Amino acid sequence: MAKQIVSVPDIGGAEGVEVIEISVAVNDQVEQDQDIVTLETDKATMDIPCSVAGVVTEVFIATGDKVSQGSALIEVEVEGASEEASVTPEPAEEAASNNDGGAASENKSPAAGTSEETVIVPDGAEDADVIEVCVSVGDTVEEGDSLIVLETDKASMEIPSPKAGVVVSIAVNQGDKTVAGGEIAVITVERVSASEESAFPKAQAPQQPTETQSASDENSAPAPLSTPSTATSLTSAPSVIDEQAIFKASQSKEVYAGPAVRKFAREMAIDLTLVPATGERGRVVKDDIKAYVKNIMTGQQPSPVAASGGMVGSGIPPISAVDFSKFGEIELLPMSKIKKLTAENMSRNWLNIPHVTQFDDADITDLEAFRKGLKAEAERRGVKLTPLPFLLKACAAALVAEPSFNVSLHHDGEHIVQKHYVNIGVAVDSPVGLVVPVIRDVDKKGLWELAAEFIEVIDKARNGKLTVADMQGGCFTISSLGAMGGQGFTPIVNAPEVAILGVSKAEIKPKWNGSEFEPRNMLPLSLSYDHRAINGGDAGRFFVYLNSVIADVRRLLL
Ligand code: CAO
Repeated sequence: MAKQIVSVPDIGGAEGVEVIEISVAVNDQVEQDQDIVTLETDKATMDIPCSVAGVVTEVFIATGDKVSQGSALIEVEVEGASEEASVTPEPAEEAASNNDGGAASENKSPAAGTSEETVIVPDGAEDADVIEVCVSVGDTVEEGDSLIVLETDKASMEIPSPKAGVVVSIAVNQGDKTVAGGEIAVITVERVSASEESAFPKAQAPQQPTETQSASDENSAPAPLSTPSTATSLTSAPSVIDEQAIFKASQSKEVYAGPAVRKFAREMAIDLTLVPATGERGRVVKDDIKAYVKNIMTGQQPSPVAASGGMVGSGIPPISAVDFSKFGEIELLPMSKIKKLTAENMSRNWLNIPHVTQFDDADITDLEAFRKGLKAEAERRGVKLTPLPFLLKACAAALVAEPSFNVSLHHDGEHIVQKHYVNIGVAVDSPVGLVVPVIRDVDKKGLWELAAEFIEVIDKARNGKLTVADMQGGCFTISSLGAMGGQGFTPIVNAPEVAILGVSKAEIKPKWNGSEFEPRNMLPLSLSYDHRAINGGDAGRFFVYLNSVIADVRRLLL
């Protein structure tokens, strides 16, 4: 038995490369060629394999460290080896060593003032898979914009445009293998003299707006040149049986993941865009895929097929990109991660779930009198008692009385999951976007406990302190815009839940009591439900029961 140091192999001369993932820990058994570390430059990620088999005795690096060729990564106790040694694995199979862009050769000038540049496969990038073509013919590109993304077993990398110009032809397709010196694309480049070059504003590069061209601003975050994958995620229901779609999604540049993780996702037939990421800076790691699969297998998460009701794709054409700058001054603001996730979830839920929304007013005259009577006690207890804790309690009672609402559709498409716990989510408008923390076992908790917990989760939500676990396991959601106003709205069901209650602003209205109009405090409610799981009769009973409890909270004692 001897200890051997495994260090960074030849990585094409790159220096100070960041460690973004470490896949082994002390005492792990490693096999030869097993990936141990993932490195990332600004253009490529690469997995470093272990050159020996044995047990890891030390890990010398941490995520975020910068390493170069020869840096020690781990120490391995190798069975059968006779002396301590430092071993460097075979050169990492980086898709290309030329990170500065595809090689280019200048062609004849097709027109006065312009020349054609042929972008070719750079040295070392041959025999790689083209996993994404980022541009279309006619697109205007800036120097450094990605033209294509390549991937080998060990690395993925973008081939950037060496110059600003307009794409006139593309010689590769997604799925092709690159050949040494092969053509990637031809770009028409404005020919400028050296003296003109520094003053030549990039925005004056030849413009040939196309349908997919995004509005962009020189000073803003760059907008994607083409948006096919975004359009796909917003308009089609993803499906694990659509292998082509999975291939595309798994390769999508918009998912932050290394080549080994992408390969693993392909092998598992998992759409990487659906996998919640826990890695640094939103990176998807292998454990995320395992957790995602486990959740599907244990029914905690519906499979995309089941969630889509077995349908693949909505067939709805994407909304064309618009150059808003044509109509006035604009600014591109980056979307927060939560906003992006909300957009994705809303589209998925809206497109997959056949919604029905039912409206009614609940009489909260007595509830409000009771609540106001408790105000002094609430202050003594240090809680704020709004109508929401009462609504939580009333919804919990209705979910128990009408269990047809406390279900999820099983991913096998053959079963309904009946829940025997009552967890309720509350939509909170936070500075980073809409979040839905879940309050557990609402049916078992008293009003004061719920009010205190409610304040706690709102505080966590507004201060960005919610964990993923805080937002999981809900059976039903309440979305209240009551403090803001409005007479009603149609909330979107928060899958895998099957129903959601929208609460609008209470108002004194005249109600006929049989002999005269009486002023009553009426709370507008809207109940949206998934018509695959709940039928109108169930919904009618649930709503009537809910309103009766809200109108007379003494019923909660029955
Ligand atoms: N009608 C009239 N007044 C109401 C009311 C209603 N339905 N609901 C609350 N109010 C009153 C409260 O009683 C409180 O007044 P008092 O201080 O006099 O008691 C005041 O409005 C402010 O309430 P609040 O905002 O502090 O608390 P809340 O419990 O009503 O709401 C929360 C908390 C987190 C639900 C809310 O702040 C929020 O973020 N809502 C946004 C939800 C959302 O964006 N949903 C998405 C919509 S689309 O699905």
